[in-house]
Amino acid sequence: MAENWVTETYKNIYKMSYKYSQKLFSDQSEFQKVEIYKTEHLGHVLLNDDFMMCSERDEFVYHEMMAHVPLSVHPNPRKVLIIGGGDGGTAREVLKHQNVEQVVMVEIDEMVVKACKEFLPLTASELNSPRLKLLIDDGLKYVKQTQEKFDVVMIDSTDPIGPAAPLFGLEFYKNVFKCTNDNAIVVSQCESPFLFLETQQATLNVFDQVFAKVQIYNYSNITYPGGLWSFAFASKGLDPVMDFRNTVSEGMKLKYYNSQIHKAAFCLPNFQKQALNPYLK
Ligand code: AG3
Repeated sequence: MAENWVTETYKNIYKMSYKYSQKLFSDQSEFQKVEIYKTEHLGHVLLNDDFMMCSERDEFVYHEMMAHVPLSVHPNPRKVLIIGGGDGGTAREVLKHQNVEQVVMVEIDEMVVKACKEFLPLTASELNSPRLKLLIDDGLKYVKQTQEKFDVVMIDSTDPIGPAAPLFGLEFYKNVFKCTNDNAIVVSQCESPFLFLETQQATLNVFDQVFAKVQIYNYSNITYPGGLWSFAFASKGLDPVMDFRNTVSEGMKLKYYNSQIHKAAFCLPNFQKQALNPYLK
């Protein structure tokens, strides 16, 4: 019997393939190709434009690290903005914090939301929460125009190619800064130090121009190419390690994040530290 493999090709250098038994969803939206496969090892997986976005098996790593790190540093996060995040995983983790009163999520591609509600129901489980306001809109436009102010902003984006490229730029982050409260924290998906060190430098360079405090923290999962991946962290002054407060509880049933991981994630390998040192403060 023929085998079926779904493949992410990385910079034409190498490929990562996952064996699948069924293609559950495939369509072209206004913005990208959206696909969901049933794989043998990773459960259902979402790919946008042939890039792996998340798998049922390991999405907890990315989503817990994006949400719980900033929410364990900000002293009173009441309003959270998520840019992107259409699969719902980040919103699900944020909403585990009962002091968060409202989450505004601005996802450009409704097809991702609909496909994930149907085929990644555990990831999309909180997309109908009364504390979540989901806007199908362009995040760039939203941060430029909104009068709302947020305590924590999370940029849950794809790679910096195609529609997500401006989400790594200076103009965008100036507008993000404008829609934040005192004490605000911003975190963003920041690629892999092994494969995208220049992107990390460029992103932190932008953060350095806008925010008082700039750091980066690491995690690893099965599905993204390059092994080690990062989130950029910026704030108006709060330090991710010195100002850490333990805000997660057993009831949240976390599978990756804990207080030791929180602190360890900010310890960088030497090659990454050296390359990013000019921007870390
Ligand atoms: N965010 C995408 C992370 C980047 C993955 N890149 C890749 N596979 N080349 C995932 C969205 C999860 N909410």
